[in-house]
Amino acid sequence: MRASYKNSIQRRLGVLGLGTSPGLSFSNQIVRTAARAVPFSDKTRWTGLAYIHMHEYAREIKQQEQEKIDLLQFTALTLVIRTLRRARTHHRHSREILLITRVPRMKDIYAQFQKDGYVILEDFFQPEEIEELRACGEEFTNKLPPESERKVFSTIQYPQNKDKYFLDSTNKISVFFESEALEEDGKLKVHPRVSLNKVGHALHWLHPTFKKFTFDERVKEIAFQLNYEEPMVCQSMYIYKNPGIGSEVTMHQDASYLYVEPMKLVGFWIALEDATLENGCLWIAPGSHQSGTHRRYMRNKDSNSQELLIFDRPAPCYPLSNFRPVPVRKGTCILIHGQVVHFSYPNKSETSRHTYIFHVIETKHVLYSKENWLQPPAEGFASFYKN
Ligand SMILES: O=C(O)CCC(=O)C(=O)O
Repeated sequence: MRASYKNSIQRRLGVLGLGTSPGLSFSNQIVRTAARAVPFSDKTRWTGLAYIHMHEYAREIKQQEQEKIDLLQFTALTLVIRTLRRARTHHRHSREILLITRVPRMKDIYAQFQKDGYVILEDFFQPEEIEELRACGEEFTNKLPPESERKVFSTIQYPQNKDKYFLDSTNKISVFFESEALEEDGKLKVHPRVSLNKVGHALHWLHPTFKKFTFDERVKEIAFQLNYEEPMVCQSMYIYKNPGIGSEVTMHQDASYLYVEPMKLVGFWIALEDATLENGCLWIAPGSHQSGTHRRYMRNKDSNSQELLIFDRPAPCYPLSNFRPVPVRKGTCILIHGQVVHFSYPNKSETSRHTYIFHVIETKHVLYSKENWLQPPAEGFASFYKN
């Protein structure tokens, strides 16, 4: 086993408050130590499950070429430790166990994330799971607000800067229209199904289906692999990018909106439909996360101003040649570093490009800015590992 894998396992054990004892094989040490640490009466079941993971992988390991063995062994240990971590904190039932066993094989997500500022995880959710999420997105378009209450979201004109509805959407499920979808009086120019720009910003907490997928074990595993110790979910959005009308999302860093110090923010961008060059896939500037936060979007301290939200600096000018398109199939999750610069073109095609996106911040030794436009609800943001 390579030293880096071993270090990673040891770090995980540290987070669990476990140590290893000498004289046993490394995997056995882990399972035994972990077994001792599971504090409740159901411990046999959980540690049994951990052993099953080990044996399943051991069988597979025997049939593999040498270079694949490290990775398999690492994956097996990951599963074992995650199972036990879950057992310690939650003591949930069989559905959870099933989900645990379906975690996709991990590449070295952390290294790739640090190097490029993004990671593509294909087939992250199953087709039927994607359909479930998409159906919920469609459902919102069946219950649009009355004409006089319809609001537009745009990263070009920023009408939301003057809009209390937007400011109040932080802890609600609020709908925002495409600017091209509405007449001045709020009447629709297009079919309701293609009229929305997005829905946000607390789907992860207030909507049972989005909550289920946001706090899914597979998602938590990613946060764990990215070294998040006390992560919290701070916002979520359903983005429609509808055919012919879906507007551009201009070049930006998510850190401008959700600033934390030191910076530890990740977006989970989940494709609910194929995202292509034609329908407005993401474009990302690899490595651009290594140059700090370029500007911030915050609450305006000037109470006499009509602008409730302002940028502290003008938009930087990013050369297009720095970006590369990231077309992905539905079911893919793209992890987006808070400081990596990205954008998407308007969707001029005939197919929609629905996405579910949510953002996770670290809270251990990290401060969420009180100046950010989005502030936590009275009870605080939702803890990621504990829900
Ligand atoms: O989905 C898109 O087109 C861009 C979304 C995005 O960049 C964001 O919400 O931060």
